[in-house]
Amino acid sequence: AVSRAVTPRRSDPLRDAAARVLFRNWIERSTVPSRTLYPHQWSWDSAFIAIGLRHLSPLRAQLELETLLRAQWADGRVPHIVFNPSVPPDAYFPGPGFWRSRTAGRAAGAPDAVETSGIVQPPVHALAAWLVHLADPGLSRARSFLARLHPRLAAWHRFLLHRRDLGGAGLAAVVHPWEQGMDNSPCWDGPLRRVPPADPGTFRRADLRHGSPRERPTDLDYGRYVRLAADYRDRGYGAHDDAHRADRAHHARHADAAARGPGFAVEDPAFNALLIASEHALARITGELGVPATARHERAERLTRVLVERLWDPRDGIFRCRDLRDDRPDAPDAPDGPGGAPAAGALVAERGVTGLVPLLLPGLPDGVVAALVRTACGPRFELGGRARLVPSHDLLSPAFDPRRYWRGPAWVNVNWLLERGLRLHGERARADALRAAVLDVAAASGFAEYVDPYTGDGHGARGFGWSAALALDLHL
Ligand code: 9WN
Repeated sequence: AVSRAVTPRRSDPLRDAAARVLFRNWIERSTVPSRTLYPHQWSWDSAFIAIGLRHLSPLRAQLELETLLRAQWADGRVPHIVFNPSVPPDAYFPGPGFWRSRTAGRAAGAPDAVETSGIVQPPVHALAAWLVHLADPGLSRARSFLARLHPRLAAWHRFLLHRRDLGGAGLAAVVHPWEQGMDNSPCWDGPLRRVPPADPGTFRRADLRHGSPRERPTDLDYGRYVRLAADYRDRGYGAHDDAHRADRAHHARHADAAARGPGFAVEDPAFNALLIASEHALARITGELGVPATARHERAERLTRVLVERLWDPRDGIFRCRDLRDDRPDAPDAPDGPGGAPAAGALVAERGVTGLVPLLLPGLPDGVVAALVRTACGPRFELGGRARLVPSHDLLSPAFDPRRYWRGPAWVNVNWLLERGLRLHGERARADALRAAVLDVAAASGFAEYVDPYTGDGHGARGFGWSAALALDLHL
């Protein structure tokens, strides 16, 4: 069957409500995260949305990923936004006029057919492609879905593992908080402090037309986001300066500021864990296509070891972000880099939920799994305790705010990833409880973009794509 939607079934209110959101947000060949706040196609949203959509229409789920990957740049990057040309230019900021992908992104191989942003988002796509394939392998094979996607996914991972290996150890770095996807996480406060904000008179925020200022990033955050994105754009989206960065990064601690490239460069646990999970998925995709997959699984295992070496904090039982631009001589926690040379940068002190997401990975040392579960259930994240869903930030941090976006509210995608990790590592009772809580909160909040982690009260947009899609995936 092409679509389960045509199969008559008993009344199922959650499924029907989620389906209404996903069908309402579907526009031609892809899904918008929100009709009001985010009227274009977003990269990691589409991956999560496809994971839910596969239960309603495997065909649409395939199209979702195909549409996104058609906007891939020649250097392999998958842009974080693909713009819908029929949406007014000022409906979202920064829009196509800011990114100017066709001109500023020419050297990096931006496509001609569509306008896109020039930064990336977490690589959930190979994982999504594999799960979409599993929903209807017959349709997938008939449409050569995986065979067509495979080279694009492989080029995407190559871009991240080579061009974005800014720290020289093998992990991918993000050069903008929007790339990591948890935009205003307190984890970025330190790294962003070095970025001079753009003049507020030079841009106009569109998000505040639909979202409350109390629940969104601040104007100062936006000034810094704009500055970083404009600098990256004006350097041709790193077409020249990303290359060979791995060699340069080895000397980054001693290089002068001009030689060091972007003003923000962070190795993030969730971003890299998703890349590794997607490497495992790509290995399965390769296997399905009849090509031996061992080398890819081995690479994923090697990257898992590097993730632990570079970002694991055994004292606190959480993965931390590495700020590659922190070159204070007294910076704490700077372990040795490859070959015993000092590793660039330093670990960020704030503890974000990003540091729990690697629980999703197979092949973690047992001690790391046990410590992650302890931290998730402890006072900082309260899984199974006072919080209904796992918050986006450390409940004990002075920066925690239960309503402001990624500074505390709980998000369905993050909780979906944690549920998967708990289940993978045999924590069945905790996974079941988290699943039930996500379903309750997502449905009761009208599939809100984010919720107060204690009360479950909805904030941000309603009818939000991945909240509906991933609740549906947990439900069915
Ligand atoms: C910037 C679309 C995106 C999500 C991000 C979320 C938010 C954009 C914004 O919305 O970011 O990319 O304008 O705030 O932080 O994770 O992909 O839903």
